[in-house]
Amino acid sequence: MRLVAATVGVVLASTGLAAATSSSATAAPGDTVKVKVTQRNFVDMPTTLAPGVHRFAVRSVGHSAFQLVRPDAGYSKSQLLADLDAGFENGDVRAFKRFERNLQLAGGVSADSGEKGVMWAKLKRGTYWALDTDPADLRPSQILTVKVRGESQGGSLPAAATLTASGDAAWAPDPAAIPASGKVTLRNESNANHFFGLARLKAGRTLADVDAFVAAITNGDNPGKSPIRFGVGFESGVVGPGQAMTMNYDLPAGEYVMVCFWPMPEHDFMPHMFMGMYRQLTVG
Ligand SMILES: [Cu+2]
Repeated sequence: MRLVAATVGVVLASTGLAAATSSSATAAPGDTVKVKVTQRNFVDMPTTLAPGVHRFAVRSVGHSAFQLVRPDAGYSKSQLLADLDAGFENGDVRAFKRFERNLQLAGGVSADSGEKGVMWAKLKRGTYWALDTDPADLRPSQILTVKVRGESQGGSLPAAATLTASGDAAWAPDPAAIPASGKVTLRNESNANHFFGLARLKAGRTLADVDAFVAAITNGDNPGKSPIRFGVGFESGVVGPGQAMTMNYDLPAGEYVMVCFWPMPEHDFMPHMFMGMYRQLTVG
């Protein structure tokens, strides 16, 4: 199943959902947690972790979108998949809200063949699920259960520039710039789920062009060519309210637009970007 934000046709955000095999190993404290996403979108990683901050190195046969989630007790994998199907595929608002109510989205990072994704996240005691959200179809057996238990190893997210979501669906205005590469922390202080995405402004285009583009789309007018090149940038996994993660990145220097395509079910699943969740960010 593909978590396609039922958008306005022009830009699609996808968060497929899939994944799992197990090496029922336990990671030693402080070690990097090695994650492998197979060709068939199964996640292979230790199924027991200590509470605290972990560094995850994600390798993947093809493109993958590794995502950690923390389900409420009683919410099942099959219920999740049914809710996602109904929400994303059929626009069922109640199903979508049930999914958001029963699942904390704890961050994620994408990887490609030959290009690993690296993220840090703080895990609390309890049960998590790990999955690849990229594929269009997913079965409960592809969602890997990870138990977080035992003594906390503590730790904190690495020092990094911090991008923040606030309000209902807005970006904090600072920082105005981040380095071209390194680590970035994605902090969600808002009350909704968000992707943290960067997409490069095309040469000669400005944020005013993006304003006009977004206005045309929300008004149902022909927006013309996108002033943003969506293929240059990054998109994190989904970071839920009160959650934070850090990830490695490496981008060409330039002007970017920070965007989020998480849908608003009460507004016809309109992605947050089209509700105003975008701003300029200088890289490098
Ligand atoms: Cu958002």
